[in-house]
Amino acid sequence: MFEINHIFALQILDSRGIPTLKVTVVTDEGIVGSASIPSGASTGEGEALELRDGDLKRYKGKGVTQAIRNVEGPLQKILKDRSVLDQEGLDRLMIEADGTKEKKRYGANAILGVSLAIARAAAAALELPLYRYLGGVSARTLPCPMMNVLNGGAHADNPLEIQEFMIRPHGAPTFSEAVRYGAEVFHTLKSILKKKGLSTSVGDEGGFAPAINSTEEALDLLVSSIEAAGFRAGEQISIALDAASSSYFDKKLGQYVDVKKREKGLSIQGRTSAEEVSYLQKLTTKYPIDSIEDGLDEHDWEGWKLLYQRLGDKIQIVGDDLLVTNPTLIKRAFQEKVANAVLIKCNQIGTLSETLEAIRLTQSYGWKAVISHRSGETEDSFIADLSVAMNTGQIKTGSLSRSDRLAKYNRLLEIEEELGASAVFYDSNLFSKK
Ligand code: 2PG
Ligand code: MG
Repeated sequence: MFEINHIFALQILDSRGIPTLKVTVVTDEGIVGSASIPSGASTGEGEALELRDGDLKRYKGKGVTQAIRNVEGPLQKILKDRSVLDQEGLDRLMIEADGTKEKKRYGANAILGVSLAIARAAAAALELPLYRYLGGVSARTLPCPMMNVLNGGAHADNPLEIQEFMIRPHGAPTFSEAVRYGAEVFHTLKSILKKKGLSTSVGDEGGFAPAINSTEEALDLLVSSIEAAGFRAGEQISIALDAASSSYFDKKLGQYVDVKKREKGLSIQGRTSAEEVSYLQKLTTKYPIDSIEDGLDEHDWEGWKLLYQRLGDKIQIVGDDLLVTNPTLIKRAFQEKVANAVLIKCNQIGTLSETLEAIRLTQSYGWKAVISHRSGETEDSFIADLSVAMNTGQIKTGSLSRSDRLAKYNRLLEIEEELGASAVFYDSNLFSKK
């Protein structure tokens, strides 16, 4: 029952107007499952390969027609007549047929598209919501969102070097209240920016991208917006950063350098790894920051160690570019004590089964898994269900604007409603170490 009859894919556009795939799996009974694939801008070097056509005459080389041919050709052939209920088995077949570590034969975008569409078809076959199919009876934790209300780094054309300034409404009693807290701060921030004569246009993840110069100025703006919106900074709403610092680590110098300022011809002094750690530590004492992602470059494991020694018992230290949802790297990070949380992005590893393995491994260490979107997204809300299914308690899915971001929040609101009294909002003891 529920054997795959055919698989097809369509080239659609993501939130940046760049091609991506929407894959659809159809079973013999006519049951359908579809999934669309996101794409990152600040990618880690160890990520699985996103296959692009490279034909500069079409979409500046970014087309995905070869990935589509791979879905409809070899991948369909391997999976035809196999049951969509065997997620693990089908993912394994695709991994083996690809045969490369980075999934470069067929492309991780092609393979993941099929993998997620299989899960959707299976959930539909069993007439279950996706989170219930993936997570079983214990799936009921609504995540605390990290809402990226100020965009910088590779996601905005402003001078901010840190990529994401996020608010975490962890003091809210429910998920829907957390969304309200976040939206109210977002709108308050907008009025404050307007009053200061700063731009209120948004960056890739729906947060504002004003032309402000310093990290401290951005953090001051966040604290004043939280308070002006009537919330207690730190207690009800804290701040999380994704520094995405690989984008401003100068490999030749071996130092952290504000590249955006340097590009403008300003003379900028670099910071050593130890200085960067001290700087981040200083920020956490001055501001209610309880989570830092990619504070150090993805190859600077010594720097990560130092950051963890200084702050690991106080705040969440999240590995994204460093760990790229890869179980081998997550294991190494645990052994070397460099983090206590992992950012989880399905397209960094390329199948649902491997993503689930990365989450389980992370949780087996007592670490936190944070389910995450990419900066290039679609209306697909798979990750909302995934966060509830795995009870991760946290999701990072952008700001309170742009439908590509709100699709995930809106899906979580639906799930909360559906779960009714059995819904729990994430465990606020998460940061009780502080
Ligand atoms: C990140 C992500 C998502 P990108 O660095 O965590 O916010 O950005 O998808 O560009 O890698
Ligand atoms: Mg990141």
